Order: sequence, then C-alpha cells, then structure tokens
Amino acid sequence: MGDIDGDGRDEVGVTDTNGEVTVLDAETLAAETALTSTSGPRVRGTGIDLVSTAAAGDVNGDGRDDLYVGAASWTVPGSSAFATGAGWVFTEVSGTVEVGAGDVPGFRINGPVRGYDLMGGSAVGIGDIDGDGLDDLMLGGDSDAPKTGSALVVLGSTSRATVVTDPDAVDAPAVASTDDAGATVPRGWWINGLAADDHLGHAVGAVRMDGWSMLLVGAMDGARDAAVPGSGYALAIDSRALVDGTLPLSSSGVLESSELLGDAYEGGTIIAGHGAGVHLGRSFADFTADPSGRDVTFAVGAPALFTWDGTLPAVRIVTLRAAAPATPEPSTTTTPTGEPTSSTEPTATTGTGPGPSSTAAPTASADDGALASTGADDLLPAAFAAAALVLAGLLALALRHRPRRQTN
Ligand SMILES: [Ca+2]
Ligand SMILES: [Ca+2]
Ligand SMILES: [Ca+2]
Repeated sequence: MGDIDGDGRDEVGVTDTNGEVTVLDAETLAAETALTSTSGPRVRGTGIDLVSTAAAGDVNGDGRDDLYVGAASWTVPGSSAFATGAGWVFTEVSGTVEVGAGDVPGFRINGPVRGYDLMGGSAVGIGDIDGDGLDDLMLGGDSDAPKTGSALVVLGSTSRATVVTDPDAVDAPAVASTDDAGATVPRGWWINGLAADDHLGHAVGAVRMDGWSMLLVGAMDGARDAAVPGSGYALAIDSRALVDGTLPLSSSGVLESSELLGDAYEGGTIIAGHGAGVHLGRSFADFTADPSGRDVTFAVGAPALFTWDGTLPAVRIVTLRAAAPATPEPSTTTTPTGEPTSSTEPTATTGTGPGPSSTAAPTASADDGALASTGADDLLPAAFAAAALVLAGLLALALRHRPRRQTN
C-alpha cells in the first residue's frame, strides 16, 4: 500500500469476508496473523461489500501514500439503479472509518447512476500521468451485457469533492468533479470494451515508466475477433496519448476500444488472446527492465477457464515499444518520429494466432503472434506509439500440476 500513516513503514490492506478492509503494518506482521477488530485501522460500511484495495500513491500530494478501497456492488446515493459501484481514496486512515453516506478523509468515486457498471471492483495506482505532481489511479468495472465492461482513469486532486462519472454524457466530461467555486472540472477518462459481456476491467494493471505509464485493462471474456470466442484481449494504452488527446476520444473523454481496431492509433493497442477459450486478460504483471527506456514488458494471464477441451492456462509475455519521450521532440502528437521502429517490427497479426497452437502442448512459442493492431508495414512511423516490438511467447503452463514456471 505504501506508507499510509507516514511512520516510514509500508502497510498492507486486507479485505475479508465481512466486506471490510483492515490496514496492517507490513513490517511487523507475524508469519500468521489472526485478523481481529483491533489488528489495525479498518474501513467498513453498513451493507457495503468492500472487495478491492489498492495502493493509490500520493493522490493529494501531501507526501503520504493514500489508500483505495472499492465496492463494486454498492449503489451510490441518488441512483435508482442497482450496483453502480464506487471507490474511495483515503488520504488518512486511523481507527475505524465508515464509508457510505458520510464524509471521509479523501474522496469518493461514483460509478454512473445509470447503474450496474460495478465500477471499482478492480483498481491500480498508475503514478502521476499528467505531471501535476499528484498520483492518479485507474478503476475497472466488469459489468455484464449489455455493457462491455469499462475502466475509469481518475486524476489525483487536493479536492475532496466526489468524482462523478457518466459515460453517456454529452457536452460534459464523463469523469468530473467540482472545484471550490462549484464549477465542473474534468477528472479523467472513461474506456469501454469492444462488445457486450467482454467484462473489460475485470483486471487492471499499469507499467510505471518515467513520467508516464502503460495502462493495462483486461477483457478476459471478450474477443478481438468474434470468430475466436473467449480468446480474451487486453488494452495497452500509453497514458501520454490519453493525456495529450491523441487517442480517438469523444468530446466527453470516452475511449471506445473499437476505435483502436484497424488502423493503429498512436498509443493504444489491443492484444488478442491466441485462441478460443484462453481468456487472455485476467491479470497483469510488470516485467519492464528499464522504466527510462521505451520497451514496456508485461505479463498477461490467460486462465483458460474450461480446460476439458485441451485449452491450457497460459501466461503471455508482451513487449511493446512505446513512443520516444516527448521532451526531445517538440511535436510528437502530429509529426511522425521518423524512427526506424516500423521497419524492424513484426507486422501486426490479426490476433487470432495460429489455431493449432492454442490447444497444443504448453511449450513456449516465439511465433505464436497475437499482438494486435500494431505496426503494420504500411503505417506511418508515428501511427502507433506503442507498436509491437517483440512477442516473447507463451510461458510454460503446467499450472495444474507444477508450480508456475517461466521458460522464456
Ligand atoms: Ca506506515
Ligand atoms: Ca496523500
Ligand atoms: Ca496527476
């Protein structure tokens, strides 16, 4: 969680079956710790099932790390529909904090009042992506059809005003709060999946680079190609393209994933599962070696929920080559960089991958290409900032009988 209470030691946040979050001192935990009401500061709410917790970073810039907790099934006040979802950012946690109707030290993030977005069931701190000195975060809400599932990027603030969301907003920001004068101010962006029931946002992740992040959102039940059902996909979004507005955003700040299909856009890619039923996009892990560089490497989990058909659980390692830092290039949003990446990168694939390999033995495969919508040969060099560089392949996957093992 980072150092929530400012005593120089990091904490961990633990959810329990009562729907409460307990904050524990990570460095003084015994090998086994029985969770009691006095184990540490707690966050709870009557009838509120707090299911997620995340290290939010220092969202309000007071020098102390902040705590995120989320309740996907809760319904925010003022909504007539069920399960808007909500999250809270706590800038201070001591004793027992009640969430719900009352004020909290920090701010609340409301799911849309249209209901059933289940917003906030997943969350990740993404660092300071807009350079204002305040850390930012991303939430996921993996609602069912007719929704696609979604993710929500929320910018940090010193304000304690509630962040409200409305992805259907017209002529108003989809993610907003109010300033001290009561005026509406944008507070982030909303991201939709490709199709109903994709469950985009079931998992969110981030690779923290120097001054920016690669934002990762999983849609384990979706498919980039509808002919490969259940292949799953993951979005990888260069935060600089979100902040700069070079992605095809609506005027209210909504990104439809479908806009990333076909011609590649700078800073956004769809990584497709390599076969039907692999459900790529269940989880993420950062393997980036050099945050100051351009190669962003991460793992995407593909749990293959139904293995009786021979589809095996997998972990895919992906490396994307991001755009060069903006500083030496004064006009990166409009000018092709002229860098040689497009001629050296592999051509994008359709994302469906070689059919047989998806059900074959779980050996590593360097050519099981499933990076999608990136770096096609005929695109301008600048057409895609996070162009695919390497697909390292599948990991060894005998998850059922052996410890997880990385072979590549
Ligand atoms: Ca501490
Ligand atoms: Ca703080
Ligand atoms: Ca920020």
